[in-house]
Amino acid sequence: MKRPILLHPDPRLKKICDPVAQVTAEIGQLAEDMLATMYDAPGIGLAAPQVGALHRLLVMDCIKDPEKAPRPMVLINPAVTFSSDDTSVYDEGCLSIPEHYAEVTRPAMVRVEWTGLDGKRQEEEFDGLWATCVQHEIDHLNGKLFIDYLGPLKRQMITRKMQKLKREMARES
Ligand code: K1U
Ligand code: ZN
Repeated sequence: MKRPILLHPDPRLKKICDPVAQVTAEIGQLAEDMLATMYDAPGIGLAAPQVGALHRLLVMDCIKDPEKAPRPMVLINPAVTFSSDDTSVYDEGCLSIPEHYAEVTRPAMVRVEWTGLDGKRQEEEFDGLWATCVQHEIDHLNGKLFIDYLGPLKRQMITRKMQKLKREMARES
């Protein structure tokens, strides 16, 4: 089942999320709903706070080629265990800040450890778009948005446009 995606500014998008103590059926349902929400948007990632669940859980699938098999991933309590010194720049977007994009510089490669839906801890290295996406999503779990990497003027301009969009959406509903 799809869940509504919170739009910036929203206090829940600024919160540090709580670790998942146990992989319960409720957590499994949240992950399934988040994948459905992400594919429908469409997006390549989604973090639990974006659907109002303040848990350390994210989903992603950076396979953009429709000819290739999808790779839905669910990462519970993810932690970056290594970041490369070399960086990459990507014009990032966010499903909570639609129609706004900005270049963000991040480590080009990261090693991430997480718990899977099977309750087992696992580790993998990510590069390319996967590395950008997993760092963007882990930022969400720490209440950080890609606009927090921008200068104050650009960030304020985007926030004001989003406030206007939210006012217009509220009037139309
Ligand atoms: O976290 C989010 O808001 C999802 C976001 C993830 C992300 C995008 C770009 C760089 C880093 C992280 C998105 O998925 S925005 C939509 C998007 O990038 C996309 C949508 C359709 C096809 C391909 C990409
Ligand atoms: Zn985002």
